[in-house]
Amino acid sequence: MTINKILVANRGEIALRVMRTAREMGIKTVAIFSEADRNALHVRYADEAVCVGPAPSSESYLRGDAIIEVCRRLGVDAIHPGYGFLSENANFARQVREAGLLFIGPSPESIEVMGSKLAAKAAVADYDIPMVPGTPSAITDRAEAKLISAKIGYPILIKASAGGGGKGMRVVESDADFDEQMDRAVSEAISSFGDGSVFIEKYVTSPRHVEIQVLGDQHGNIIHLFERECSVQRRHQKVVEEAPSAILTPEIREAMGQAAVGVARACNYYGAGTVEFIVDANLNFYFLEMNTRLQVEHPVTELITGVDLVEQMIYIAEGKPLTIKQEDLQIKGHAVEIRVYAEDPANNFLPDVGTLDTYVRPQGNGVRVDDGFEQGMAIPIYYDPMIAKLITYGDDRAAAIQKMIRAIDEYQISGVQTTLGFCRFVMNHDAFRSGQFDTGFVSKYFTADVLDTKPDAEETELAAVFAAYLLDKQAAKPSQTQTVGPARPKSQWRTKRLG
Ligand code: MV4
Repeated sequence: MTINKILVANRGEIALRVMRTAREMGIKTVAIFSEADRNALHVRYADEAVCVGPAPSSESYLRGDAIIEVCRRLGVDAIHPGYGFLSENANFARQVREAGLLFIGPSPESIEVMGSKLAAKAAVADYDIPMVPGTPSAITDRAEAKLISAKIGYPILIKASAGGGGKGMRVVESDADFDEQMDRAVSEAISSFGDGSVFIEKYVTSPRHVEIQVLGDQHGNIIHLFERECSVQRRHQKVVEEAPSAILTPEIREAMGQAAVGVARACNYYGAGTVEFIVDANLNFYFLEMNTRLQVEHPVTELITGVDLVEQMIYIAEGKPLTIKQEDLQIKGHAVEIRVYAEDPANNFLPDVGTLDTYVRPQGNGVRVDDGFEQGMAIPIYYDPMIAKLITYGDDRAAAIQKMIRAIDEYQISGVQTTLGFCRFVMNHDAFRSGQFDTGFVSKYFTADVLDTKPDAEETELAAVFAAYLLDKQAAKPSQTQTVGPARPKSQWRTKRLG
């Protein structure tokens, strides 16, 4: 079936990103929006746009029924769900299918299996996928669970089968702590997911998070598009992602790719998906879970492979066979992505929503900015406070990092606090630059006082001289632009030079 019109059931940068590819393919686009997003860029970009309800997501972006009704009314062929919201809702995918529409994503059955960690483990059991030692099913008998834990060896982890983002996850250091942590894990699992099923795994200390991008078509062809390294995260929120990983050897990369394809095959996967692994200090890797959506960090994969993942998703939904063969793919160059959040790194990353009084994007060779805002717009309190994804690409890792530092320095945002300075700190850190880091990077190295917001003396003087010059010429109003991190005499100077 040919898709002529796509509704994007999402907002912000990802809605725009999907619509751009649709437009390139000659496909008409429909945006949905909440009352808080009337003036959003994704609404302006789309060929048609429909308000689906009030600001809270539960009354707008999550209203599957209302969204399907819009499709009927406007003659939409297919829905792209983006990430978050309805993207991993098997019931929604099923309703879309029953309404005679295409869901640009995997089957409801694949979503369902991978939505449960225990079901996922069971599904891949016959596919020779490395997994962390642990219990293959939910714990029903505590005495037995303690015996198993002793056999595996403490520390162990109790995880919620329905879990995500670290919720319902508890480390148990010894037999004496078992009952207390078990009670906590179960009650957290029930309150967060309505499902108290938990299981045990050996706790892998200092792991790295490495995930493999896969694409499958509806004819059983599955390929992988190498890895993304996502170990720099804060409280399960990814901060920096890159491709390829600095630590994988070609052999391990090949083995992980094969394992990821096996996981996808195990659930008859089609569409774009991500298979998540943890990698221990000895480079052993273990399958953790599969995300059945397009991920936030997909651009780094696009940059190193040259593949437009959204375009592939659309072809796959149309029933076309994959035209990319595994042997056609190779890694070219290196890409780094940072997530720019409206959060205050100096204040425990508290969301700092407000108006983007200044908003000037970095530009130039090797710089990609995926965002959904313009200067003067307000960041709504109702949704994720991500302002933009800033992605840089270079011949090698060092070049991509240098380009990222340059791009961060050029990025001008005022009106809200952002994580830009924090990301600059990461880019400049020896552990990050050497590639020797794990998921403990942020808690190990970051404290608010490393965000040196005070300009050094020379820069202050330079700024003062330059400001005086501008005032003298009455060339500028005092700029409101605040610099992040080590402040530089940036705004006027650079605006003039680059302007
Ligand atoms: C683990 C682990 C260590 N050992 N499993 C956290 C979220 C979920 N996706 C899996 N997670 C982990 N599972 C075993 N057996 C450590 C983590 C973990 C983690 C994983 C990926 C990225 C960041 C993390 C931060 C803390 C813990």
